[in-house]
This record gives sequence, C-alpha cells and structure tokens, in this order.
Amino acid sequence: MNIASAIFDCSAPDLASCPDEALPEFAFIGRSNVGKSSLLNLLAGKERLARVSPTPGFTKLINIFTINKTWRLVDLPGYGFAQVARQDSSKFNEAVLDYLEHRTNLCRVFALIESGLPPQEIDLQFVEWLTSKAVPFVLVFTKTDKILPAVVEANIAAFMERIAAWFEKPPTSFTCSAAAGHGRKELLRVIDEAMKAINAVAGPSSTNPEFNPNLTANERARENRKRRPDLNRPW
Ligand SMILES: Nc1nc2c(ncn2[C@@H]2O[C@H](COP(=O)(O)OP(=O)(O)O)[C@@H](O)[C@H]2O)c(=O)[nH]1
Ligand SMILES: [Mg+2]
Repeated sequence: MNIASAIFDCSAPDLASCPDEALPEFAFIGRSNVGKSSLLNLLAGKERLARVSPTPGFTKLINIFTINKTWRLVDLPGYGFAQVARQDSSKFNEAVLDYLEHRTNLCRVFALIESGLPPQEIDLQFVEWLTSKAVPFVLVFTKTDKILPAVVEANIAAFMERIAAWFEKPPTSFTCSAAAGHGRKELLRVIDEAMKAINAVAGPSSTNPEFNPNLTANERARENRKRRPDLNRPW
C-alpha cells in the first residue's frame, strides 16, 4: 500500500470528542516512551506527523490522523507513567480504555512492547485486558536497534509464553525499529489485510444486502454499531 496523504485530523480528550466513525481506525498503544509516535511517523512516512518526545507521559490526548482519505491512524496516550499503583484499571487512562472498548470503527490495535525488557507486569495486564474485551490486536516489539538480537528473541519468547494460556492461537506479533526504519512493511501488511476484509464485508457490493448506498457515512456507522455482535466488531 502506498501512503499518498497523511493529515492530522484532531486531538480528542475522550471518546465523545472523537470524529465520526465513518473510517476504519488503527490505533497505537503501549507504555509511555515505548515508541508509538515514532512508529506512527515511520508508517506514515512523515517525520513530524505525531510528536515524538523523550519525556515520558507527554501525549495526553487521542491524536487522530487521516491516511489516504480512507482510514485513520490513532496515537493513544501511553500508560504506565506517573500513575501511583491504585486499582488495576486506574493504571490505564479511562479515556483510552473507553476508546478501545467502545469505538466501533476500531479495526486493529497495535500493542507496542519494548523488546529490550523482559515481560513487564503492566504490559501483561494491558494485553489481558485487551483480550478480555475482545479488542483485535497485534503485538509489536519495538526499538530492536537498541539491543542484541538474541536478547530481543528471548524477551519475546518469554512474553509469548506468559500470555500463551489466554489464546487458542497466539496473537500475531512482529518486531520493529523506528530508528532503523524496520517494521513498516509488516505494519502495512496488517492494515492492508484488514482493509481488504472490511471492503469484502462492508464494501459497495450487490452481494451484500446490508450495504445501502443512500446512507451517509455517519448513518452507516450507526447501522454498523447496531449490527455489532458484542464479541465481533463489524470492522
Ligand atoms: N533507539 C530507538 N529509540 C527510539 C525508537 N523509537 C522511538 N525511540 C525514542 O524513544 C523516545 C520515545 O519515543 P516516542 O515515539 O515519543 O514514544 P511514545 O511515548 O510511545 O509515543 C524518543 O526519544 C524516541 O526518539 C527506536 O526504534 N529506536
Ligand atoms: Mg507519543
């Protein structure tokens, strides 16, 4: 897939402030500083689209970008910074959880994990939460340039082992390094496949009786939401 345009759409403080649900969204989430904004920029091919910061906890808003006028990238605030351990769910930003659980046009989540660290409890808890809410996600192990390949491999194997019991089939995972420019192809493949699946289901096809060309994008989003079985997003 070629990225012809990547445009900043808006910064939303919560789900209610997000734009209409007309376009499929792909969201980046992970601990503060894991490399979400850097990877998003690598994907979009624009160095300064999303703000990269050496200071953890910088992004507190849901930042939304429209790509090729047909889908969106979403840079979510990171978790695990400046939060005193209270109850489990309070470690995570409520607006982010709300977005992840209820955004009906959320197509895939890229859950970023730092490849240089052994499994961290907060990442494991977050992946467990995603799993419990049936949010479709892939795991992306970041910053592989910082660490020996053998250590990366060992950390990934340990992480996959910790989560193995939660799945019949382990989630898709791959590695990336925004610094070295690795992982873009894999990210794009996930998006490409998801977009093809969406078009097959929701596309303007005479074989799809549910497709009504007279609906506006917002009306269609509303219809999608009504049809959504709880454990199976329409997109
Ligand atoms: N070595 C290395 N540093 C990275 C990589 N990706 C991001 N960083 C650095 O990690 C810090 C946090 O990156 P950022 O993208 O803002 O992380 P975010 O908080 O998850 O959005 C910045 O100083 C980046 O330059 C990478 O692939 N390799
Ligand atoms: Mg960021």
